[in-house]
Amino acid sequence: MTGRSGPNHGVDGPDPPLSAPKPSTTLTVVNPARINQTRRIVTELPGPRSKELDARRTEAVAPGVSSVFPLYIDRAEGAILVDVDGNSLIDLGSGIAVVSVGHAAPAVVHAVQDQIAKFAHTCFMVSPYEQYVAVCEALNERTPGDHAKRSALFNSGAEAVENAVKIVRHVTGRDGVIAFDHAYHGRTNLTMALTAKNMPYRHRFGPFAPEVYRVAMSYPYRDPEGMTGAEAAARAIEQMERQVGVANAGCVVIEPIQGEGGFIVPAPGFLPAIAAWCTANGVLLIADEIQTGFCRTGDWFACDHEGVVPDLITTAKAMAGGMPLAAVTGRAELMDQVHVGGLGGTYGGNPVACAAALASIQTMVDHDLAFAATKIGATINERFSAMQARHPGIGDVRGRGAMMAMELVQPGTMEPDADAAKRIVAACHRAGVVTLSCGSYGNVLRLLPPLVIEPELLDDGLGVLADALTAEL
Ligand code: PLZ
Repeated sequence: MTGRSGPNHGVDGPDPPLSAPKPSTTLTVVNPARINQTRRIVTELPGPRSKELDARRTEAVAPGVSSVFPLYIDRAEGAILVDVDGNSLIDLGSGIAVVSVGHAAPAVVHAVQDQIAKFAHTCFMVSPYEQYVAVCEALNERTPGDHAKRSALFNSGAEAVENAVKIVRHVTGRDGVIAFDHAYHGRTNLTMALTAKNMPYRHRFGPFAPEVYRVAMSYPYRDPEGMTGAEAAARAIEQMERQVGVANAGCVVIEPIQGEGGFIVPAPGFLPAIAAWCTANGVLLIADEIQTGFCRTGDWFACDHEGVVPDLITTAKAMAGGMPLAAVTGRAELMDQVHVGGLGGTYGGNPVACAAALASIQTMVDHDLAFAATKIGATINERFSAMQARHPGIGDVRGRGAMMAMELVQPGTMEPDADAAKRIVAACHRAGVVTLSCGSYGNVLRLLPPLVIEPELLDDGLGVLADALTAEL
């Protein structure tokens, strides 16, 4: 074993080499070897070892679970992924907005190692522990609004959304759940029902949970020209009142900036108008900040940008720096109505995931990652705008903070060009840069870099993307 192995907790064995950490019963953290924050390609991509693994995968893994590009990862640090062939790739996707604090963030590694050596699981519903309470305190403090709040912890984003809806129905006694066009909320039965896109999320997976309604989102690029946020909200509100009726509407679920649907930033004023309608009608507002939360958009939460205070907020992804953890945070007077034992799950709020979350949140505070996201966003926006000036196939550049995208279209039209997005993502991967696509029409290229990415590395990644655009558009 190399210096990457953990401490030898008093186990008998040969004397360690002089450079190895001393065996100790205290918790010593041994970080992985430092990884240079530069792109370095040493084989064609995918390399031979990745190809071998991909062949094994075909025999072993259900094809319904896909990957963007078959580069198998061996280790990672900061914004660099090292694949099994020794190639260093720039990660501009953060595992879909998860490792905002960077891969192997020292505080997170330390906290996880420390916690797993103490205890990995008790089940909070059986024997509770402080870490769960501390994560709930942090969520209650940092999520929008200074009212009294309570939180409950779960494993995945979809599970958090399901539970938010459970809470709403329990409290309001109203069944109707209103979601938006282009929404993405997960892959479980209820969250599939809330998700807008058929392929690949819903196709032949029904029947779906009932009492889910869908209304129009504010989509400035595709809405009638000049439509304001207030007008887009009036359009959605008319649909809600006509299709559902206030008396039947328990909640509105919305991503303040839509993620999988295409990084759609609603027109200014849209969210506040929807929130005001909810308040006026006793309809609860659930903000799904699973993708936008925890500094990604340049604020702690995307709702903060327009001063919107939801009744409930769902979070996951970046909260725990790579460990699976999700939460529902809501107004205390709502959360307190659910009967004892009504919420939970075996692993929800697992202590290792909670320790990672506390370290990850502290890292965001210590390094002001909200500000870092704003700076990254400004850099990407400038580069994307320059690319747009050169390529008529880039119909729109949008996003906020380090959540930036370009929508690709047939030049001179608004016809979505999903094939171009696919080609560009593949070309970037072949050159060692991980990018992602998204969008209801599959034609949006999106970037979600770790918020700790070094400027030179971001610059290199954007250069690769610019070359891919020139080659593929
Ligand atoms: N709500 C806003 O972005 C997850 C899913 C990708 P889970 N987004 C990435 C895919 O193809 O499955 C997401 C989200 C928003 C909910 C979820 C669901 O979170 O942790 O994947 O369940």
